[in-house]
Amino acid sequence: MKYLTFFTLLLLVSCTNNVQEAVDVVLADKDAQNGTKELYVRLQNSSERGCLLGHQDDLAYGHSWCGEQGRSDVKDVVGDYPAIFGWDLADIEKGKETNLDSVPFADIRRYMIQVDSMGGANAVSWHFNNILTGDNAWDTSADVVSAILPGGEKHEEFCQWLDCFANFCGNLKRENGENVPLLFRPYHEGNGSWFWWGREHCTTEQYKALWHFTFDYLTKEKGLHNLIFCYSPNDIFTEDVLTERYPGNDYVDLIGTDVYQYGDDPVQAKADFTENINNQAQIVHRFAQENGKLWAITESGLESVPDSTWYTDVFDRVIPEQKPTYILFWRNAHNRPLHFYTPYPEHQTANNFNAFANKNYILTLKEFGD
Ligand code: BMA
Repeated sequence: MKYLTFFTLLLLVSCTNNVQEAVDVVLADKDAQNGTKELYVRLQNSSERGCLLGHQDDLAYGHSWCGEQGRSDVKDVVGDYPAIFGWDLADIEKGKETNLDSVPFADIRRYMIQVDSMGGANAVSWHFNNILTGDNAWDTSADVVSAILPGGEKHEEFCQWLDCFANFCGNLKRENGENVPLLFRPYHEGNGSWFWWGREHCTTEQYKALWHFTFDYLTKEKGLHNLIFCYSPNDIFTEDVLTERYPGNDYVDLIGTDVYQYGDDPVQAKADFTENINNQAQIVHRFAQENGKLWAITESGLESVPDSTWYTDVFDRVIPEQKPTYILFWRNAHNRPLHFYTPYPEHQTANNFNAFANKNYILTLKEFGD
């Protein structure tokens, strides 16, 4: 009983601290709701204990299964869910019922609310379609950014696209009516040139203007105050790559890097990748720290993970040393047998992924904390 009282007190004090910290925290959106600030504080606090494990589309499908209630490839291998759940909203702007990877938006909505009530966090990317051609984000054939910025011929239509997003995010509600907070990372990998918002398809000024417009429109015009804004370029080989298109401290809460291992020679590729991710992590970590932001590995992985010690070999040094808030592994497609980034139970790298997830530097859902 004595202990019970002591622990209850401890719990109360820690909850009160979080609430107080949340009141004090200043996000890019100065009108961020308390729930948004509380999530940010939870992320800040958990970063001191370890790195949250994340997985794209984790609850929706996995390697060779789709839409099975409660199932997750991560949970099947590790025994617990990830703490960060990635989702993509591409095609919401077209009024479609399913996203670009065929996940119904009604399901994404349900999963997001479920994640929030389980104590996890949702991270949202958006492979915006090409508004000029009607094709997808990888169609770089037209000058899209000029067309959608204020004054451009597609500006009004683009605002309607943002309205669709705002409508979805604004209606994500907890049981008590509060909005579910989201980590939002628009225009990701904008230093590469594979998306229409990429380096060769718009100037640095246009990229920043697009970011600023989107931020202002969603927060001020649409009154969305449940977004934590995440800037995540790809492969930050130098600090210049990171800063060139950085939208500025007033528009960003978290800075990330998307990094994948590629290459044909597995031994060399792993050595190169390990060195590469260590360098990138140092650069992003330092920049984020200097600017008072959180930092994360916003996407990562090795497709099919055909290397039975890959996770611990690659991450054993970088994560404890550079302390990212989270690492998000990309999706495990249910209909493409070789397109997956976390193993399933019978896979040769399952034991290693389990060992990785059980390292004290990795936090799964149960370890995220209040
Ligand atoms: C890519 C692949 C695609 C997918 C896209 C958006 O990396 O996984 O199959 O459509 O991401 O999720």
